[in-house]
Amino acid sequence: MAGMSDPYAERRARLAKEIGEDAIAIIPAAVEVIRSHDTEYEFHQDPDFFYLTGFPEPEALAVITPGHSEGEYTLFVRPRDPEMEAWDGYRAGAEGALERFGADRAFELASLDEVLSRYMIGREVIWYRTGNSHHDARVSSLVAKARNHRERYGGAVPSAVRDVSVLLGEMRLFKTDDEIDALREVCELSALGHAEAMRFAAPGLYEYQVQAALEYRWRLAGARHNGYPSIVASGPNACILHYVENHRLIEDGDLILIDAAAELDGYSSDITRTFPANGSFTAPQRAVYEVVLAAIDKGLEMSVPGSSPRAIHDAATRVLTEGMIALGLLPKGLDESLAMHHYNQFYFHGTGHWLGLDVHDMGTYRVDGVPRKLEPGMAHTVEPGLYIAPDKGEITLTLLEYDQDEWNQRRLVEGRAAAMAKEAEAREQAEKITHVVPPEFLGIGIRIEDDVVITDDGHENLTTTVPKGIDEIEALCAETPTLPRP
Ligand SMILES: [Mn+2]
Repeated sequence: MAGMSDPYAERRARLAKEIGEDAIAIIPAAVEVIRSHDTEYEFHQDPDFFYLTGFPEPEALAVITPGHSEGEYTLFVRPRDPEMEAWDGYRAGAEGALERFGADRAFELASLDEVLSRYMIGREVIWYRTGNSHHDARVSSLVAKARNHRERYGGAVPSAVRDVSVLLGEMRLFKTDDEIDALREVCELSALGHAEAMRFAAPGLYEYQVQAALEYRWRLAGARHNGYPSIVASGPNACILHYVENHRLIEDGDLILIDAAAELDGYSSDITRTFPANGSFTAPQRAVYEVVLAAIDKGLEMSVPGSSPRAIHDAATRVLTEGMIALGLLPKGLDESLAMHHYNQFYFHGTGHWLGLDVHDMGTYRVDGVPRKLEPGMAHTVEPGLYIAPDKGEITLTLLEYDQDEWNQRRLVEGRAAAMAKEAEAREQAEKITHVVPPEFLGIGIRIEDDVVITDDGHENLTTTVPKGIDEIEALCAETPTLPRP
């Protein structure tokens, strides 16, 4: 794996160049987390660490020391231990880290403090993401030791800690061809699962049984892990954004919203589809669905270089709001409904996010205070929705125009509690109206989500294999499932 054709080595070299020879970068792996008593949650490697190392084991730590005479890349790993390995699985050990993971030097974790404190000498900046409960104390105590060293012997020692994930987030935002291949593949597998769920789902099944069919399909196709916990939300549960209980009995006439995807080689897909449990949309479901479909079409159309996630969100929100007014969900005209944020009643999340090693991938959405422009190689999702919760039969709307960006800014400047008290007061003083929502729409929750990568002249949609048009969905629901129903 060593050598410059190794993508991990290329990334480490870029990071080393970026931080320079007066700096050291420390990037810890994830640790195992206890689920209960002596069992652990499924292990998931830290994406920043994985991006630089490809090393799959917990507890390890990567150190980058640009220009160091003994090499730039040191890996600290768990020791080989035949007894532990018989229980918990294989460990590469220091030797494996050198031979198979391209480390210039490798040590067992026991020597971490001693070696790391030597590495800090002569370095002025530590690139490290604070907020890591396993390593924050270690890093600050090593900095203190290094200061002592300077007082006695002189020379540079670290006097600043900077967030390495800012640099890595910027690197991770631009996918290489290999990364785009990985995303393409994991989206394909995830789409297989969604298609199977449309065939398999039926009234009388529990949501978790549909979840089993969905995940069975992509595991069978080669994906060992989910990108995130599957959301299989039938009926009114679709109005709960992160519903993961998946324990409701699916009823005739329900819509089923599935937000779920596989992970492959560390890369996550992120797909949402909403379809009728019995295979046919009702007229009100169809009407709401068409609004969300128009919004995602708009967002996809705008997924081109030079556009921005913010512009996509604003445009999709506009299409959704037009639809809400046309359906009678909102009483005012388009401009007022937007300026007064009345659409928040039924649409209250962003329209997308970066996608990669994290399902909500690292990378900033603003640069120098302005919305970030899309560029070739960026991957993101487009996921508008409408959620008409059962308790929205009569809604109260405030006739108050405000700029959400300004309000958010004030929350930062004045403090969240103080600013929110002002917001509440402004709402309190504003005129209010009540509006009766047409009852046939109550309990309908719909989200549609595709994954795209920006190309030189537009985008590639990675999730077209699972349909989102009404006729195509109904046709797929009518197909015989490949799995037997219970
Ligand atoms: Mn998403």
